[in-house]
Amino acid sequence: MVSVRERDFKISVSTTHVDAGEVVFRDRNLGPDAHELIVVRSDRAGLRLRADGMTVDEDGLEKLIVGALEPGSAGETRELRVLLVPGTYTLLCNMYGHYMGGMHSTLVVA
Ligand SMILES: [Cu+2]
Repeated sequence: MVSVRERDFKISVSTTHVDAGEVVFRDRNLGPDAHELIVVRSDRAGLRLRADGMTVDEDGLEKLIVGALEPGSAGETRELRVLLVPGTYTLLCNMYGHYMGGMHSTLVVA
């Protein structure tokens, strides 16, 4: 279980290293905006920005995105259960401007 806290504009995680296998992210949105949570394997391909310069280009990342939560309101707590193989992952919110605002965090799975 990894506790994730999202707020404008930061993602904090309770740990940055977990064992491979089933991982549950317990994601709490402290707001005030809605936030999504995307978990993407980021050691296979770098995260490129779209032409807008503000959001991560998710095209071509489909196979590397291991799980996602749609935008959730402030105050919501949700769980995302994923199976992770060893590697480096990025947790991010890709709502307009949020990634560039600082909403990303690294997780190492070994
Ligand atoms: Cu966000």
